[in-house]
This record gives sequence, structure tokens and C-alpha cells, in this order.
Amino acid sequence: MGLRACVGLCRADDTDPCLIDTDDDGVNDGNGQGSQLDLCPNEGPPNSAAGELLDGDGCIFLAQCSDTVDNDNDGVTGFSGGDASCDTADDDSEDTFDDADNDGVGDGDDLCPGTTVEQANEGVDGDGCHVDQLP
Ligand SMILES: [Ca+2]
Ligand SMILES: [Ca+2]
Ligand SMILES: [Ca+2]
Ligand SMILES: [Ca+2]
Repeated sequence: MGLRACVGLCRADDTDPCLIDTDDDGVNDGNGQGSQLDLCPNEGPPNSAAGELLDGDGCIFLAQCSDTVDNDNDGVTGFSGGDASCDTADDDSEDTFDDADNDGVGDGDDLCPGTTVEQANEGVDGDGCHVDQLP
């Protein structure tokens, strides 16, 4: 692994500078004309524990479960925030609305997480509380 930048045209032999993978992420540096091209030749490989993923261009991006955005809008954000739809930090699908008691109010906003099915059917307030759950 070196810091050789790929410049000029690719050559079709073993010394082709475009076949160098500077950052060792599996996407060759390329030169913009071949099928492989690392748009981020000094970025990689991804640190999965930090929620990093590699896109097809050799660039690192943060998985939905680590991007600090509440992608499914349920009030619980990401793996570190405890969103149940996030299995790992690098899980790129924060896409299941977490509502353990199924009353329509996401876990992160639900002040009464133990709403029963009957109570949910009768309706809850904006905090996810049925009238019987209120003090
Ligand atoms: Ca690379
Ligand atoms: Ca969420
Ligand atoms: Ca709920
Ligand atoms: Ca509730």
C-alpha cells in the first residue's frame, strides 16, 4: 500500500498504475476511464464498528444506523440510540418503525410503552398514553 496516485492512461499489463488499490478497500484506483475507479483513493477500508460502509465508488459513507438521522422517524435514532431496527452500527436499514405496543406512537416518543391492544384501539394521546394509563 503506497501513496501512488493514478495518473495518465491505464495500461493493459501488470504494471498498470490504475490497478493499484492505494487504500486497500477492494476498489482499484483507476483513472476514470476503466470500469473500476476509486473516487476516494485514500478512503478505506471502512470501519464497520464506526458504522462506515463502502459504496461502489470506493467512498465511505455512514450507514443509516450511524448517520445520526432518525431515518424511520420513530423518535429513536440509530444503533447507539437503541433503534430496534438497527442490528449493528453499520446496518444501513433503519427502516422499521419501532412501536413495541403498536399504538401508533414511536418508542422514542411513547411515555406509556405498555399500552394494551384494547387501549390502543380506543386511542392514545400524543404521548402514546391511553386515558387509563394517565396518573
Ligand atoms: Ca481503493
Ligand atoms: Ca429510528
Ligand atoms: Ca408505542
Ligand atoms: Ca403507549
